[in-house]
Amino acid sequence: MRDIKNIEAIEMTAPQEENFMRKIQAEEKIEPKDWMPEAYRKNLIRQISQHAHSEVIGMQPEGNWITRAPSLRRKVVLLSKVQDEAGHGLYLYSACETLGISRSEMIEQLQSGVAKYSSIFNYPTLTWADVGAIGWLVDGAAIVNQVSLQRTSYGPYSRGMIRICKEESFHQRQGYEAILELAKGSPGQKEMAQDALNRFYWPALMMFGPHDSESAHSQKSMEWKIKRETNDDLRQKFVDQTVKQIEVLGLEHPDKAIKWNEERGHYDSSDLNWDEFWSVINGNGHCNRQRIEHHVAAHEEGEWVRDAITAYNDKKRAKKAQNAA
Ligand code: BYC
Repeated sequence: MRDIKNIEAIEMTAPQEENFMRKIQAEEKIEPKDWMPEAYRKNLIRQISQHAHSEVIGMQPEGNWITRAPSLRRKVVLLSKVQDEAGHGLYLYSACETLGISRSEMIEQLQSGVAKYSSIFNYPTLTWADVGAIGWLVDGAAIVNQVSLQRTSYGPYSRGMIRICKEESFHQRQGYEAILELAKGSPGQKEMAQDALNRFYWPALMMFGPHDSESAHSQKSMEWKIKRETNDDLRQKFVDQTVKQIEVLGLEHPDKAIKWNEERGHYDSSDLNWDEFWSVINGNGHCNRQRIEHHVAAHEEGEWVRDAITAYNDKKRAKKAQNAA
């Protein structure tokens, strides 16, 4: 026997799905109250929440250097940058909440390892030059990715990206400036800059995700215009723009195989160590445990703030109800 209820549901969904795809194709944004396929919503929650987690976990490797910045100016700049990252996390958590997931659920997913965060933040910051390399290379890679995401199909995510990109360009420039000073400094400082470049270059390329052929989500995300460019295309953009920057610094390129390909109009480069990539994103990087343990401790320490807000809101509600009575 045919299930009448299900048939009705399918008939109801078809025009909604058609309208959804029409909007996507017409470059209209999908807004929180619009109908959307469940898989689109889930995929967005996955990507946006992981993006938010990356911003927040990303505060740790740099925050570690605030007390040791080499001058007052560097300290102020770094402090401000790290605070910006917290802000980026907040915009993104808010954008994600519009899809029907709570902040506490997202935090639980991060802390239990269900949700990932960017692999790059599982590498340690060993020297001051690493802080410069993060601004230059990590924020630089993030901008390449996020400029593309400004055109993502989900309205709140897209608007968040526009704002975040403005701040990221300051982050990238302060990092490049810090590295430039070291690269043009004493032989010891130059060596430190080269060492930071050698260690952070490859993990920065891994931020763009696996090869397109290995990317589980790309096909659907491109179809729905959640992602506007593929992992490999964005990675190539970053490889191309970084060559000149390394030349200006007077440092050696970490990739000995880097070579301009006239026919492609791009640089050819070595493949990445994908075993390392999968190992890091599956929890076995140098700092994975430390990052999550620190997040759990900070979250627990902040409990009194959340309790105070709840108590304040309860009081306000009770007062309002009393006045209305
Ligand atoms: N690290 O099918 P794929 C910042 C996962 S923070 C970890 O290609 P997708 C900053 C992927 O999640 C900026 N995991 O996935 C902050 C998936 O696993 P699940 C961070 C990775 O989503 C503080 C699986 O591998 N930016 O700039 O289509 C201080 C298969 O991959 C990674 C963003 O988050 C990775 N690198 O494409 C300084 C950008 N790569 O979910 C700086 C937003 C892949 O099935 N996100 N995975 O368990 C994106 O654009 C996309 O999610 C990605 C991956 C390009 C990263």
